[in-house]
Amino acid sequence: MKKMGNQLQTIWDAKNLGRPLFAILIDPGKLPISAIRDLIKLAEDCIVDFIFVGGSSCPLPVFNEIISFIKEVQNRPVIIFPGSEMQVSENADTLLLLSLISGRNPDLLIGKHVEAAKHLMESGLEIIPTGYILIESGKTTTVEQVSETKSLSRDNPELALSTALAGQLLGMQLIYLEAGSGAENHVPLETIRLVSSKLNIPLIVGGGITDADKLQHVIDAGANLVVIGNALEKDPQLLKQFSDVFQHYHSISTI
Ligand code: 1GP
Repeated sequence: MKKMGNQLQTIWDAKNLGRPLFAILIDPGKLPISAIRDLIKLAEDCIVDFIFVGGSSCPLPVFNEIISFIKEVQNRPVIIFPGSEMQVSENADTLLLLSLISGRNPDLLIGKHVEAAKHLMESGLEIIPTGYILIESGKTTTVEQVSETKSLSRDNPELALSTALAGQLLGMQLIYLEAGSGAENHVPLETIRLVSSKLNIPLIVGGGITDADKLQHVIDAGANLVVIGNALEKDPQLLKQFSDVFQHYHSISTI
């Protein structure tokens, strides 16, 4: 299956042009193939820069099959956003190698990476080291439970900034501020503003973005790439409204 270019470069180019990017997140453990097909069909006429795939656990053959299906039926880059070290498919283009730097679980800082390293090297995937930072969202999220870590307080943007900068200094290529899938509240705008103003590398924001107004606020605060999953699982028709938010930036710059 043909691999698509250098997605890290695409993200940098967009950042340099001031054009925010949009990724829809498909969780193969939650969405049946028919719903995935429908969402991809809707995406044909919408601005969607990346298809992220990953999340809750699903058997590897199903994961592989879904990635292959998505690659076959559309042309956007497919980026694995792994829910576990098992979610590696050579059929995708790129994989975000997440290190949970808001937590202190050694497995999620380095242990799982050691287990997966040889396989990743042989996969032919573009691997992007990504500092993953969980921010408290109002209630305990699945990612907190699964990772057995506590998220950073919503009231401490400075700690989020220090964590993001530490990730950058350690050589990570992206920082992902995460409220958690289906979070009650997205990452506070003040935190996004502070982190984006001091960070040199591109900033991804996801979790709890459920309508176009919230999306616009997150972009205005400085997110370079926004990821939305849960809201689209509940109402795929929202995709058009999200896409309209990005349309404005599309018309002022072309990559
Ligand atoms: C989850 O950040 C992503 O890991 C997207 O979150 O599903 O809440 O949109 P939602």
